[in-house]
Amino acid sequence: MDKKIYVTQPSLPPLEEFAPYLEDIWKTKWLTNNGKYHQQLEQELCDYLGVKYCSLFSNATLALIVGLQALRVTGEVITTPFSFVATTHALYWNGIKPVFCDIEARTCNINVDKIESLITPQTTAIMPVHVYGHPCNLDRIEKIADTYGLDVLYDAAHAFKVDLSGKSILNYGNMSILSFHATKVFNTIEGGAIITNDIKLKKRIDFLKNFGFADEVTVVAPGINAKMNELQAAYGLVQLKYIDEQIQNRRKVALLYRELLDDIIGISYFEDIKNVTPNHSYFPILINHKTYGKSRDEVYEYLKLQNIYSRRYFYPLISHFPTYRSLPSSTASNLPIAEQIAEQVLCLPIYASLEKQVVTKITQILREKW
Ligand code: T4K
Repeated sequence: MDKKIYVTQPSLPPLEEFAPYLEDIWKTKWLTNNGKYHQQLEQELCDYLGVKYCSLFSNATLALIVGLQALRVTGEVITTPFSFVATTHALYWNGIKPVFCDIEARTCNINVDKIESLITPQTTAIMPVHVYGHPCNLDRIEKIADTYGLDVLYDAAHAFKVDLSGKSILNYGNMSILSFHATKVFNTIEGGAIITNDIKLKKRIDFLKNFGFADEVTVVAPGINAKMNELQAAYGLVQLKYIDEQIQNRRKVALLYRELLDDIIGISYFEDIKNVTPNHSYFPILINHKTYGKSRDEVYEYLKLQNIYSRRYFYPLISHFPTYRSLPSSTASNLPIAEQIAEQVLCLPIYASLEKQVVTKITQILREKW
């Protein structure tokens, strides 16, 4: 390719639509701390996503950290090693011991059949991730959590506007955490949110993200500063107008990839899941070294030489990083499917403005094996 093609490219709102918001912010000099655009975006996101309460954050990592604080999670939390490292770091920052559970091959999400065997008297919560926007097994997780009295925090960083049977998957568990980072389907440059159905919890989250202030003179807990500012909230309001169109464009890219990759032996991709309205946040493929004849890393390196910057999300597994590799649950024998998928997965470029000829070129390279 003549120009560099990255795994993603952020969509930006039309500058002329953003400018009036900037002029207003300049005029009012209200820059942050629960301003009017912040309040408006929280409401508009609730309406758009079909959820009850939304608390905006400066990023999803802080939202995960605050979410765990808000629920007073301690001890051990069962989670997945197949995620972005922020998922587990949020536990570490709260002094919580991560317990890694293997994943299932169909979705790359936590394997619900293996959760119960990892529960100990110290377990207080489950933190699954809707990887690539694929919904976790929501009903089974709810049942396990109810039986053992555990909290559930979904890392829904990839799951903006993913519905199951017409209902947002963000309605499950005690809370779901979204990321609005530049690389996500919906971006506010940096940003994130906690979604919950519980008004008491929403209140505590809002105190905690603002140093713990309940009012001018009352600090209810040792909070932090994790607020989204007015410029980002206003930017998000404009973004929201275009999001349906962008997800539709992503869908076209995904369908084209599937059509063009269909009969390549040794390469598989993920089909739509029954009753799920996807957001096409990523386009992961699995490369089977034996049947394809080349390894995932060989493909990754060759694409790079062609100016195509695919990514190996999520390799290495979090359980391989120095901070976590000595944990009892980090062994390869505990995580066989996660180990296998981390060696095979490659996320191909996908974003709303990705041109058809680029998708054709990428699949042609994969077909011809250079
Ligand atoms: N939980 C999960 C499951 C997550 O995936 C993430 C974040 C989080 C929690 C934490 O959310 P935040 O705290 O970030 O809100 C990226 C993102 O930085 C990260 O947000 C994301 N997951 C992760 C999967 O991907 P990198 O290190 O791969 O980003 P980077 O800078 O290499 O960007 C990828 C490509 O995107 C670049 O090659 C080019 C393109 N790009 C990137 C940026 C930043 C642009 O075209 N423009 C840009 O502004 O982590």
